[in-house]
Amino acid sequence: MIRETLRWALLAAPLLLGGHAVAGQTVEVAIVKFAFTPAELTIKAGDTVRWVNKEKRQYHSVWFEQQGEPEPPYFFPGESVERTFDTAGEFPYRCGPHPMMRGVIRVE
Ligand SMILES: [Cu+2]
Repeated sequence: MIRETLRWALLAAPLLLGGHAVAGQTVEVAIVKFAFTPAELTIKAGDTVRWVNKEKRQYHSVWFEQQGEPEPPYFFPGESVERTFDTAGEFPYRCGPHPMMRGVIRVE
């Protein structure tokens, strides 16, 4: 299971990393043409994944449905969401409104 310590932030503006130490690095996943790119990503525990909506008009979401989580809000072109993975494992996700859009984060 994904632990409660995971941070889950909706960001409408560039992220400001002020005030506290950030242990891991941040890795970007672009969302363009109804696809997560890269769809499969391997990171290290403590790293953060930032999904950036690079569509012209289309909203999407990043939903860890198989973790039993509720469907998150959509985010729009120019916006991003990010999440820090503190636990090793394999975390598949999908887009809420577009079930064919799928990805997986593998945490080492
Ligand atoms: Cu979508």
